[in-house]
Amino acid sequence: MANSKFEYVRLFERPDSLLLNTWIVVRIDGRGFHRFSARHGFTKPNDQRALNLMNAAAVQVVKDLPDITIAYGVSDEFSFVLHRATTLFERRESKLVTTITSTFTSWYMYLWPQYFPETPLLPPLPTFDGRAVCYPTEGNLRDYMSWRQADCHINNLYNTTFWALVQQGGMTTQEAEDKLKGTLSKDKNEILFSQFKINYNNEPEYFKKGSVVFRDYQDFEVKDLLPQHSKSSTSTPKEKSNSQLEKGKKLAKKTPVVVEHVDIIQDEFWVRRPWILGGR
Ligand code: DGT
Ligand code: MG
Ligand code: MG
Ligand code: MG
Ligand code: MG
Repeated sequence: MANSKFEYVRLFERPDSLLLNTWIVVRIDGRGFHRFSARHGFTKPNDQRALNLMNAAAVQVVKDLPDITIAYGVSDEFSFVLHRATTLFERRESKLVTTITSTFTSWYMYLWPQYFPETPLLPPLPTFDGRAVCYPTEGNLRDYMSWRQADCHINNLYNTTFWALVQQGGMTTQEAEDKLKGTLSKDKNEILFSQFKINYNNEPEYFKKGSVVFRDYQDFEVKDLLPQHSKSSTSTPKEKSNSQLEKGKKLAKKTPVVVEHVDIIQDEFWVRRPWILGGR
């Protein structure tokens, strides 16, 4: 029933619920962080404080939204994966994207002084954009995650070599850029090793692999959550009873959210943690 003659304006709103039974990835990315990182004196190529801060904000987002099953972060970006069975916010795209993006941004601001005690936050203040993409199969989702991690590796190898040439090799940034133009991975590895005695393989996993954020269930707890899972990607996930869903939520709330710097391209990570893509 209409409350007022103005209410018809709601008809102009566009429904935006995301396709059912698909993995929803919300990726956020810092706006203008090239400038932001310079203004706040981030170390190059990787600032440990800045990455720790990104991870801490992401952990809070994952804790806040149990439907996020895994998140992956590198540089000024984070990808949050919502389980394909999620019904959070009726899967409305704008509500999901804006909630995740603003929750992350608020925590980033709030936690800043803990990670940068000597660096006051200066305007333009950190802001993040966000987008959602639906992936219909587990394979597509795994490829998405692999894409981001491969990107992390490629950029880190480039940045590590670039800044070695500048900081230790005395080159200008232009000279370093020219030197690296058209080089392959093996060339960069060779430059690092022969000129700077740096074995790229021994660089920190943190920088080479990026950050994987997930709930670290113990096996005995997770057994309960798995048997309903249908392997077939053509059927929708089976309905669970309310009490089962409540139990799952409680378990999620008390399970620690961890940050690891590990390979997510190979199968091992996923096989050892069946609750990330299974369950519900
Ligand atoms: P955008 O995203 O289009 O608004 O523009 P940007 O400037 O954020 O560009 P983007 O997201 O492609 O690249 C991220 C920038 O953030 C890049 O210029 C390097 C900077 N950045 C991220 N992490 C670090 C760090 O640990 N240390 C330093 N020095 N810079 C970083
Ligand atoms: Mg960009
Ligand atoms: Mg950015
Ligand atoms: Mg970025
Ligand atoms: Mg409201």
